[in-house]
Order: sequence, then structure tokens, then C-alpha cells
Amino acid sequence: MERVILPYEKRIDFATNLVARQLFNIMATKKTNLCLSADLTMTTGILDLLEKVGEHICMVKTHIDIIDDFRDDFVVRLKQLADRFNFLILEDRKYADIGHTVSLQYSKGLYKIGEWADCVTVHSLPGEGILKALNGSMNCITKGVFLLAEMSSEGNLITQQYKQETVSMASKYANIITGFVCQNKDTFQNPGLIQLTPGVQLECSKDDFGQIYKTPEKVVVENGADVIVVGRGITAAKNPEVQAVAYKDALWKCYIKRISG
Ligand code: 5FU
Repeated sequence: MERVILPYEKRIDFATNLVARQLFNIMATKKTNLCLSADLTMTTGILDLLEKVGEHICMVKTHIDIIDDFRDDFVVRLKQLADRFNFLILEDRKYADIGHTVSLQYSKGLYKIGEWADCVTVHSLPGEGILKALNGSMNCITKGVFLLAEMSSEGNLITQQYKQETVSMASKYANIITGFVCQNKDTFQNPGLIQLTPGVQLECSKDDFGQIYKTPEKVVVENGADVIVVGRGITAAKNPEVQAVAYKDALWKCYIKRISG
């Protein structure tokens, strides 16, 4: 069965990672496939924004190391919001080191990401050891990994071969792989895995540093995105709450169009 035409609720049973199951479930229940990239640098900004848009998103994506006033109680409050509004937390750490270092970066240091993030992003570049180490650190099965198979930025160095080898590397760690960060539906076939796609705005455009934006129609209907990451399209809007609803509605409409064939 082709992944992109199956509804989220029918894909739950194919998922081998618990976070993927939860995410399919949340999307089907809340009727939203919007992931907010909350790239703000003050904790109050992030928490206030989530108070307003929490009900419209299936996941929040953080870059914990851009926050100026990080304190431990921030993650406590973030978790409370995630529980209240039923969304997951993805820390976009893009781990890319040897397995031993990554296992320390995951569980130690100032941020102790493994304690609060439901899932994290990981590069396949260093080889399989990175997944082996995370598999050991994530000794509870309620955590997940989005492996980077493609990027949205202009001129990135990922090749077709790199992408294919990334997907086959993931197949050995099915219990921790939630899905792939990628741009195209042919990247993988398994309906139990989730396509997370960043680089989305309502109009096609670019930023000044090579980020390429595609429309909801393009990424969801043509390119197979399951969870869609929107950052500045919402955070830089005059009224982020109104804009989050606009993205949620546009993205869900495209998903319905896709599964309706
Ligand atoms: F893996 C990727 C990628 O290929 N492109 C991205 O843009 C991740 N991102 C992240 O999504 C990036 O680090 C930002 O946090 C977010 C996109 O934010 P924007 O404001 O919508 O451009």
C-alpha cells in the first residue's frame, strides 16, 4: 500500500517506534499535521506562543541552544503545555558526531535533552554508530529519532546515494526511528515512518541564507510530507495565532486531498 495515500490512523499499526505511533494518533485526533518551529530566543516568548497555538499543532520543534535565558523550569513548563494540548516535543539538535560523544550530548550537559524531548534529529553522516549509541541512551522505548535524509537548503551536499544509504541504515534501528527529515516522497516507502518536511510557507520564496520555501500544496500533495515544519511563517507574523490556524487549515486540506486520491 502506498504510504502517501494511507490516512494517518491506518499507519499506526505499521509503526515500530512508539513516538511515531503517538504522532500518527495525535494528528488523526486533533486533525492537524502542523509542527511549529518555535525558533525564539526567550523562554517567555516560546511559552506564550505555545499557550496560543498549542491546540493547533501536533508537535513543537525546538532549538534549545538558541535560548538566551534557559533554566530547568523552562522544560518543566514546556512539558506541561505539551501534556495540556497533546503535542510532542522534537529537539532539532541534528547530532552529527561519533556515537560516544552523541550519547553524552543527548543525556548530559546543561540541557539534558534526553530527559524532556520526545524525539531528536540526527545526521547519518558519522555512520551507524550514532544510532547504536542513541539506541543505548534511549533505553526507554518512548523516544524517537528523525534521521536527516535530505535538507531544504540550497546547495546542500546530500546526494542520492547518501540518501539511500541513510534509509537503509535506519532499517536496522526500527525501534528508535520515528521517520526522516526529507523533501520527497520517494525517499522511503515504509508507511510506519513519518516524513517530516521543513522549508514551508504559504508562498514559494527563499530567505537570505539559502533556505528554500515550498507551498503546502507542493510539499503535502506532490512531495508526500506527513508532518510539516513551519517557523518564521508563523513566528514572524503580526498575529501568530491567526497565522497558525491558516497554516493548519491549508496543510490539513492538502492532506485530505492527497489521501482522497
Ligand atoms: F533539517 C532541516 C532542514 O532541512 N531545513 C530546515 O529549515 C531543518 N530545518 C529547520 O526547520 C531549521 O533549523 C528551522 O528551525 C526550521 C525552519 O524554520 P523557518 O523559519 O520555517 O525557515
